[in-house]
Amino acid sequence: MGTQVGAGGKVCVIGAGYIGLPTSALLADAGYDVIATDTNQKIVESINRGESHVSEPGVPELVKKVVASGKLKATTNVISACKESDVMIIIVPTPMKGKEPDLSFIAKAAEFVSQGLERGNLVILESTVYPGTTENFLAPILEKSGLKAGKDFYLAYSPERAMPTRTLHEMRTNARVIGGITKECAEKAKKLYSRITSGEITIVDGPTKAELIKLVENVYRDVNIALANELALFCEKLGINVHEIISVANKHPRVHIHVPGSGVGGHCIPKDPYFIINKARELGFSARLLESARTINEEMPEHMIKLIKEGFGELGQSVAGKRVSVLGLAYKGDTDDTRGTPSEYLIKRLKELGAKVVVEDPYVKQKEFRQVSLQEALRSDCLAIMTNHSEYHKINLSELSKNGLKLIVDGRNVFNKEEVTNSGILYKGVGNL
Ligand code: SAJ
Repeated sequence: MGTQVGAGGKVCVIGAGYIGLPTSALLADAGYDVIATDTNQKIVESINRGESHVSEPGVPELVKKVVASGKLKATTNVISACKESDVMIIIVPTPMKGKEPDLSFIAKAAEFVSQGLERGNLVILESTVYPGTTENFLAPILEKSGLKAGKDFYLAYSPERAMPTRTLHEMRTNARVIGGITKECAEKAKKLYSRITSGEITIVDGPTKAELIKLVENVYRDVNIALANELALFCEKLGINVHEIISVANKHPRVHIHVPGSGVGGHCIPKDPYFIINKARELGFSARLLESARTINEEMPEHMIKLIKEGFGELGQSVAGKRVSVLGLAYKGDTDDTRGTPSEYLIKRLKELGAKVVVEDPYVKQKEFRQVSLQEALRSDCLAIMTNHSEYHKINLSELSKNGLKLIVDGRNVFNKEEVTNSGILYKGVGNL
């Protein structure tokens, strides 16, 4: 069996989203003929016009370039795209259904691939999944084609590891891990990825290990953030600024505590622990630390509500009827990405409490919220800072007190407590009361 994974080969990427589109563009730029497929007709049309719906640095320019050169095109017809290709890469989401990640997009993509699959093709899964998914879930669907994984076609798992806001750069430089159904499958996939990343590529023994490695990376981050959040809650009781404690502790060469804050959002960190928690349960084991970390992190937006209530309480007022400006809709700083954003919960709860809520975000425009300019947002009773956007660090405090602002509840350590207090505004920061 042999497939063309050197430049000049044909690649079909199933799922032209935040990761799928930049991957398609990079492969096209590396010399492959790439067909990006998506179920969303609008996305397909925009790609074919040379436009990118992913506004990550460098991506729109690269998409424009490779579409113009004819190396990247898009379609909604996955089966015909697979038939034309030597390599199929599945990069579809695995969103949460309650506390259960949903693999139905992978199942659907795999059904299509199996109908376009030919002897000698290489299939790679990049989506984040339960350990064992490639071997026990994906392979059987692909084998409906009558071809056998590892014998008639190559099959490997290699997770994407790029950080939103730095997607393209990280895809070009990050280390990758690959697990193949056979060693040969992994080697084929390595050849492909070595054309787009300068990072180290590690082959592990089988896809299950690669699947677990991806989960472990994000679980490490979730648990570490939960540690920071728990320390923040404890420091609030002690009356000590947690940020000072963590920053000095982190001067120790082997200590790397993350940053506490108003919540953990995004499409990965809040979800990925459940792949381990649920799988562990299935195996009769309780992943207690991961479960606790999730509880702590999931409760942080409600902790913001508690601080807002306490702040107004200290001022002899209540939240009802007050104008509260939520600064930041994106799940993290300097991005327009709102997937899993903790701000949504905060806004809902503030409305329940009777606050007049306005929302500001320099990167996000969403009709369902009453969005105002930063200038207007600053004219309110309370600022609730949810996202660490650079713009917020430039806010002029003297203007704020002139505007009649009474309270700042800072979920991202944007303001200096002393300066806020000196300007006559009550300050409550997560981990810094
Ligand atoms: N956050 C904190 N404190 C921190 C770091 C983050 O409260 O110290 C919050 C952020 O504000 C945000 C959330 O956590 O709401 C998640 O942000 P993030 O920057 O930690 O994670 P993502 O989802 O943007 O990207 C992660 C990355 N994983 C790791 O760094 C281990 C990225 O490399 C992965 O590719 C991505 O998940 C993914 O797709 O899995």
